[in-house]
Amino acid sequence: MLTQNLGYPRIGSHRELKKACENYWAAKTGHKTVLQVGKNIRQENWLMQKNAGISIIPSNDFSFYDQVLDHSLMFGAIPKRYNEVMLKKGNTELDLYFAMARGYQKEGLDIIAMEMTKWFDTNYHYLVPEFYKNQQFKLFSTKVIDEFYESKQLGIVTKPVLIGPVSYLLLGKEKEAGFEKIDLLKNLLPVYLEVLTQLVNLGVEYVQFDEPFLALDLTEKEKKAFREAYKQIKNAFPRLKIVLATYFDSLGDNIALAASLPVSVLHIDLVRAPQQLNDVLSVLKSDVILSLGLIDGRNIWKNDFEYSLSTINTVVEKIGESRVWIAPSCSLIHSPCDLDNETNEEILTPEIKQWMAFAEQKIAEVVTLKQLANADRGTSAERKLAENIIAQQNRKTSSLIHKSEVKVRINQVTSKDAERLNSFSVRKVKQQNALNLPSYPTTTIGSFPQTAEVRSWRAKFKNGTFSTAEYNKLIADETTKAVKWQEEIGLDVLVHGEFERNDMVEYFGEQLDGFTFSKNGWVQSYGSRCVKPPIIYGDVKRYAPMTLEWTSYAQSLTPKYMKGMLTGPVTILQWSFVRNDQPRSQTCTQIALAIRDEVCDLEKAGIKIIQIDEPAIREGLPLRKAEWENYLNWAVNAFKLSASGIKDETQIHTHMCYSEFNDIIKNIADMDADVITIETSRSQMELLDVFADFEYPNEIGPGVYDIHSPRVPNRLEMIDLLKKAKAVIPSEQLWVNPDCGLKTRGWDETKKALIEMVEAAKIMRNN
Ligand code: THG
Ligand code: ZN
Repeated sequence: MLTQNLGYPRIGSHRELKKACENYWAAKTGHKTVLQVGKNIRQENWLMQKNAGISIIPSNDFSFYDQVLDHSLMFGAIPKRYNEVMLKKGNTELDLYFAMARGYQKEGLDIIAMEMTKWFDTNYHYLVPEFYKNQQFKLFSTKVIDEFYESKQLGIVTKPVLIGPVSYLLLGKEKEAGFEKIDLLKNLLPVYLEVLTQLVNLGVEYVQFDEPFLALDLTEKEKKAFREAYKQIKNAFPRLKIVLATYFDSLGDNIALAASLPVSVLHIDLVRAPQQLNDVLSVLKSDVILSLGLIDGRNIWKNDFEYSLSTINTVVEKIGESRVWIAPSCSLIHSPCDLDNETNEEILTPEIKQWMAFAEQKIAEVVTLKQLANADRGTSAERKLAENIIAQQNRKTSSLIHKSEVKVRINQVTSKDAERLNSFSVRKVKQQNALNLPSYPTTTIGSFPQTAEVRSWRAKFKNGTFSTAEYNKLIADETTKAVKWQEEIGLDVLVHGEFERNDMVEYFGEQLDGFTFSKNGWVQSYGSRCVKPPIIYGDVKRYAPMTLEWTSYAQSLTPKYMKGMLTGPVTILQWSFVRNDQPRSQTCTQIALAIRDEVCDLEKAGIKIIQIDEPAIREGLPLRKAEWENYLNWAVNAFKLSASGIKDETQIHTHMCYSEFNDIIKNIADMDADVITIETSRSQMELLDVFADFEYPNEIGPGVYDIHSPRVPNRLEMIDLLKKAKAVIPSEQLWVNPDCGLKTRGWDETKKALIEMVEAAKIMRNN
């Protein structure tokens, strides 16, 4: 029995890589420094895993920005627009790479970045490969080979990790018509073979191919591509041991396909999909090793050793100890680095901490499970098992987790609670009478620039430099300025700016019972950007109103409507580490009730428009279509439960971004928000067509400009977009707003852009 790891976090346990990259981008350091920081992190990770006793340690799991982009660079899949970057004096391959990731705006060039999208159902974002008809590939970046060599120099023969050829192609986007990306396989495979040749020459033993698409619905053509790709690899390298890694869901219909591929090791995710084990065992070829993904790579809970051991024992009985490997369920890049860095007991209490494991602890768990599966366990492993049993027992019975009042309330919820009093057609009239807004009403999505200054106030407040009174005064002044300025430029529905908030999920989590936090539990979201997901450990309940004070304060400053700003239950769930002792739907309902109470309190305080953001509702979709309906039912219901405790006159807005909505438009309509504002800037028409074809009945604010770039749009561009919108959606249904929150923007461009936007709306009204 061996142990393996599929990938380790590369940001560094104190976000060293983030800081190194950002300094490099700001030209504060040279490329030698950033390269050295990367090298140090790789070494540290390899040595840690070696010392922990992991048999098969990954390489090429490191990345300066994103592993999919690494592959595009490896295969020379570099869009033509970046050619000029390499022609500029002094630029290296790293500069080209960062240009693809972030765009390149200097030396007279203005080249946009590659598109970014969500990595399956995670909060990680990858850079989408761009494919053209008959595209040719060639070995360009030798990173995977260099890193294998680097590990070998350290005395560790690592297992290079590659995204498999089929998944790499399926992750990409066809940038012109007339071909299917999967057709590029024949052009791409020779480069894989060339990489493997070099790795074999350097003495590689195992290579991991990640093929997460094996856990998704596949077409016949895609299945054929899998067979073709792995046949060719096997023919070229009959003795190379291929580890085929699948994760995030079960192999489902693709079990027979996966089991038929000529590989040495098949890895399956037994955390997300334990039910697939017997089916996989029944078709596994007798010379294939099964890697059991038992340690949850997507969450922070300690493994239940007794449960895992019973699985291991079952499998060993069936196929023999020599054909079993123990592993995390997926790459650990979705876990924070090291629980040992959580030393502040006021933030994370010892009781809850003893239930948890971050990446480094998960590595130790993998090794301990192997020791425990051994007949001759050793006393140290026995002791760890005993400790684990106590921790599990303690968690099951802890008084921190279960709150009878939450359970009683959940049981009293009826389907009526998730419906507004009247249908939208009735509410619309009442809202028009109550609110009396002009046509093409203008608003923003909620946040205003979170400047370095505002963030420094929060840091000083948290470390005690500022008293509560001092901090509140600064936030109040900033809010006042923002409100006054919005009034001045003539926006119709104002926001308070959210200067008091850190992250849109963390801010609410901090005010809810059942949530806890880490100080250093960072997880990469994209590039150098990280998030620190809250940890939901118990029944969720609101202690007290969460947003009422700042919203009422802001409303008191103006006769205009102040929009109450809340994060929706599905997004809070999706961007947190969620308890695994009850269904996600149950936890989501608990959060929904807390948000519902907040909505009711805002209404009582005289707030007439309340926005409940749900940017993550799409990303929570299960990977397989067959499971969509169940998820969408409870997710949409949770949103409606949060939004329905109010009278018809109160207007509910929601906001969505980061994804395409074509395939869930019906469910979006079912959410029955009075107004939805939505990110559209990249393909305005496409999105509007979806809403128009569906005859979406409620009001819509299609974003009229892209907030992801500092570029200031002019009123003519926005008028143009609004005219296009008006052509397909009745103008009575249209709102005018940017396509997302403005927290990552500076004030200068924000002000200029919003003034233009208000003027565009005025011109539309007079047409
Ligand atoms: N919050 C959470 N998840 C998210 C987003 C969010 N997932 C999707 C999307 N938004 C990801 N986008 C970002 C954008 C910015 C940052 C992180 C994710 C970011 N992070 C800071 C950093 O890395 O420097 C750290 C934040 C902090 O200091 O609190 O800027 O909005 N949960
Ligand atoms: Zn948004």
